[in-house]
Formats: sequence, C-alpha cells, structure tokens
Amino acid sequence: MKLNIQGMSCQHCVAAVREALTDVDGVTQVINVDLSSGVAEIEGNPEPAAVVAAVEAEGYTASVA
Ligand SMILES: [Cu+2]
Repeated sequence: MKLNIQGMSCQHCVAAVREALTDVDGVTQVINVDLSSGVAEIEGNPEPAAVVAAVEAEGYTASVA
C-alpha cells in the first residue's frame, strides 16, 4: 500500500510516521517513508482508514495513493 503524506518537514517527521505506521494492525513492514516526495510504502493488509488515522494522529495529513 502506498500513501501520500503531507506535512513532513524533517527526518524526525519521517521517524514519527514510520513508527506510527509500524504500530498499525496488519502492517507487516514499513518499506519506505520518503521525505521529499511524501510517499510512504507499507506491506501487509491493514485497514486503510486505520493507516490514515495513525498518520493523522501524529499531526500529518494522509491519503491512500
Ligand atoms: Cu520534522
């Protein structure tokens, strides 16, 4: 699954998003969170709404790509 994330401005943001994604039920691996493009890629079969909610809980805006 790929996500478009808005609001990340530094590597701390990347780390926060990566950690939030890792904790979502059904996510088996966070493949990449790219700061410049704002694209995150995860493996597994999570509920898309749960993934978006986890990122937004950290203060960023997310949508499924
Ligand atoms: Cu940051």
